[in-house]
Amino acid sequence: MRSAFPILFFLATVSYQTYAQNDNHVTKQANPSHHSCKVPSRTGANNRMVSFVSAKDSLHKGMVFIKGGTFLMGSDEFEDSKPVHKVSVRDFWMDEHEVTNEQFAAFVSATGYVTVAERALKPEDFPDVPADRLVPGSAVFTAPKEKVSLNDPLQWWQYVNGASWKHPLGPERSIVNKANDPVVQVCYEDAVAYAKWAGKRLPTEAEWEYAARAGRKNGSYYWGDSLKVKSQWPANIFQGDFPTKNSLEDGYDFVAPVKSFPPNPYGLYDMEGNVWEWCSDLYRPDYYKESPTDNPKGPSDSYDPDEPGVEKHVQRGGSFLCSDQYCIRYKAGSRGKGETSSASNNLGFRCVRD
Ligand SMILES: [Ca+2]
Ligand SMILES: [Ca+2]
Repeated sequence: MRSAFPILFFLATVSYQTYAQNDNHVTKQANPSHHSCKVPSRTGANNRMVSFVSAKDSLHKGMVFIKGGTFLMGSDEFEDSKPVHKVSVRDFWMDEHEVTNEQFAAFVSATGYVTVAERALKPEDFPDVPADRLVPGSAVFTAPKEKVSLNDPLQWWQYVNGASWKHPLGPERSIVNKANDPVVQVCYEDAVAYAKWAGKRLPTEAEWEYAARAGRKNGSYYWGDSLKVKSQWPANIFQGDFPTKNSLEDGYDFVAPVKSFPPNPYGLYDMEGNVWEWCSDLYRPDYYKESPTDNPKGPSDSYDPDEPGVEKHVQRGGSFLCSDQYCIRYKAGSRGKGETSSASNNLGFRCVRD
């Protein structure tokens, strides 16, 4: 049985809309830290020197070696990222970039795998949804034509029939010539299936943050304390008036091909922005209060007070929809979350290997 919230999502938003930009602006609203980039369901730094090397063998091709160590995890800026606490992780290898359409296509070609967004919906899983609305699809960001309240994500998320990893924005848009774009519209189950096929696994939240910090002093952003670096946007996020007007200062309205922005000191690309990345940990807002110090792997159960009863996993790094105006969860140490069977066009993943 899927959660109740997806049912509301279906009832509210099933549509065949395609993306359209417009020139309307939204009213700025206070305190963006209260917003957490909600995508409707289904829908240390201890300055320890850490070395990394690029893989030379085929087994670790496209991955970088991350030497384990101890760091300060979390952020005082977000309630669910408190307290900042000391954590140690082991050595691991990490994909240097988000999994791409080309890589995911190889997996699908080899296995015949069908993603959750492409599967028929079972009436028993959605007993309150009319049969004519039980159509395969997924959540697509659609800029509203008018300024809207930032408190209602359904103003800019549409459940689009036919949206999938092959058609991230809907059936009329494909991934032809987008081999190096990060794959999106993949839910947790899909990401785990890919990782297993590739002989890898999803990173723990601690591994992900350790790799994103890359041995740097804890700052507001993974890259430092200033929003820009030498007047340049260092990641694919959102500039302009969210959600109606994207001013495209970083050059991208949706995903950017992987490696479009500079890597971090470990040689990892797009750890900030571009697409959210699934982690293996279940999500609880209070986990850091009791998280073990050594190699934490997440709580044994999931709980989100925003949607009690819905199983969620952690997502990290923010996406091209994050900004200082709305969702600031691309900032260092912040956390995201998503319902296990939900996907969207700003959500992907990368893998690790022991
Ligand atoms: Ca952008
Ligand atoms: Ca990312």
